[in-house]
Amino acid sequence: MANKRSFTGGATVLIVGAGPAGLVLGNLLLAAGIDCLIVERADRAHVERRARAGFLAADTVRALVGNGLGTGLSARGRPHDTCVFRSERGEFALRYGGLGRGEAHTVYPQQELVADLVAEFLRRGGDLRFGTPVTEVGGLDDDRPWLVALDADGTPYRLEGRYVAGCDGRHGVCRKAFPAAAVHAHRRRHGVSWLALLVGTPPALPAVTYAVHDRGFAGHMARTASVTRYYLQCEPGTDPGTWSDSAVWEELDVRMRAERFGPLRRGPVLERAVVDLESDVLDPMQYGRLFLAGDAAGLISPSAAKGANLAVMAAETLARAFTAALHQGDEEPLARYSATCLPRIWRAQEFSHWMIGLLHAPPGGDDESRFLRALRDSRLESLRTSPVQQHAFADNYVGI
Ligand code: RFL
Repeated sequence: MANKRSFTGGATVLIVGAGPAGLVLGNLLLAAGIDCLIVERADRAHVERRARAGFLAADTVRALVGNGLGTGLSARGRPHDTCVFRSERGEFALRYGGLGRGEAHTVYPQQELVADLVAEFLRRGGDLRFGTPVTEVGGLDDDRPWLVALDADGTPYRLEGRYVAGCDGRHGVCRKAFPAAAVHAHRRRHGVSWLALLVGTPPALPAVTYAVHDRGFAGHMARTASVTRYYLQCEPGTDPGTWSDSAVWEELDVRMRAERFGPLRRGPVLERAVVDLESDVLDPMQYGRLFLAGDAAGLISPSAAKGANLAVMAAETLARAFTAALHQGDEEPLARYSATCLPRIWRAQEFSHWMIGLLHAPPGGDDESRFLRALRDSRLESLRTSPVQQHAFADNYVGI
């Protein structure tokens, strides 16, 4: 039992995890004069090098810039307002930035955003403990919830606070601390996996490009002037190590139809990982004095690049709610936290799910596979030809 462990400190808000959600929350709390502490399992170098997302929606950028957290992304982020779809019927570009709400993405690698947020949190005098895994969370029904964390020697120590913010991602301990009867997890495995690749070459194409192919989906996404992300749909359970660099480039050439539309820029594959497309949404996102944000509260498939954006938006909502509770004694925004976030999360889930159906269909020769491929092709054709469909796409793709 954790009570036996020594009490060595705490803060008003204990934040578990230094990803986009925890770091945005921590920075906003410090700006509001609220005492908080972030405990992070990994070391600083790991957190600042973990390449994941790259596409920030307009609302995310507004939230970051509006709270003084956008210096790096304003200086180095690049606007992106067009995506391209390729299929056997040809290629079309969709300039979503000129449709719907008329907004663009900002391309800014997640690891650079995380490094900026770490630096800013420390500059503001924040207490951020790297290499400190949390092993237990408790006291959620009491006034003084607590965490047990391990110090550098692996010795457990206890931290107490008034609130705990679980920003520790999908495999963290916070979501597991909810009593099973207090939460419902809506889950879906999409039965689709992607080989996620980072390659050490400049983007070969001027825009995000989605290639629909009967051998499986392939995608091209800019990251920086010298690094590009590619995706290749692969069999679930694939060992990424079985894809050699040459196999990767040959398959990308086929699916991106390089012969027809022009060559890709070949180079070393810097990182390869297999991502199973999965979604889950926890409802509610709070229990007692524990509030979840980001992937801890729900995982979203990367098909529409929404995860980091949802994490930032939830963190901003939670920071406002903590501020109202602690400065004005108004607990109502905290009580409504899940109800405020969940409609946005479900909108993003629905759109991501729709994108999965736009980009994938089973390869088999059976009736059902052929039916699903025809649906996929019709969806793509509708997006190519229908202005109403294009506006709806733009609203969902860049909005959140
Ligand atoms: P994170 O970033 O996973 O951070 C959680 C942090 O918690 C720490 N942690 C613990 N710390 C202490 N004690 C414990 N017991 C702990 N357990 C875990 C972890 O070390 C970590 O530092 O969650 P957060 O902050 O919620 O942010 C979520 C985003 O990182 C995620 O949704 C996105 O990366 C998803 N995603 C994308 N999102 C976008 O918006 N746009 C994109 O273009 C995009 N591309 C992607 C993606 C995710 C990908 N993968 C790897 C699934 C591309 C890929 C390949």
